[in-house]
Amino acid sequence: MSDCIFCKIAAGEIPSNKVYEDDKIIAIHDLNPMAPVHVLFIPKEHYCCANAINEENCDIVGHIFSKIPKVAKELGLENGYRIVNNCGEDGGQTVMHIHFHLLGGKKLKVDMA
Ligand code: DGP
Repeated sequence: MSDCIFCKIAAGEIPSNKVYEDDKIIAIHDLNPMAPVHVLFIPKEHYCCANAINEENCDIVGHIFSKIPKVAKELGLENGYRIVNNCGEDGGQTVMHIHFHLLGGKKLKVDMA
């Protein structure tokens, strides 16, 4: 999508602080970190949100989850971490290109609301 910030980052049109990249995804440090480690896992293909994931395209989610433990280890998150996906307005999603937050580096508070 031409006006999507994460599409532009994934295409290398906008610079980012990259921690991982392959042909399908990119992982970058979040611009406004909420924890000592806050990385975003972003598919290069544009999907608006979790509602766009279905039986045909769900491999991309598995691909992202297969890379998270490796990146987490590289970033020193031996003691655990949190993976978050915000979907839609009520879910707190602000960038409408699906992404998964990897948060860690401290004992995170449990706040599901
Ligand atoms: P969400 O609220 O789940 O849609 O999270 C969007 C996150 O994206 C938020 O934590 C801030 C981050 N973000 C927004 N724009 C940029 C950007 O241009 N670069 C980077 N690295 N992160 C961004």
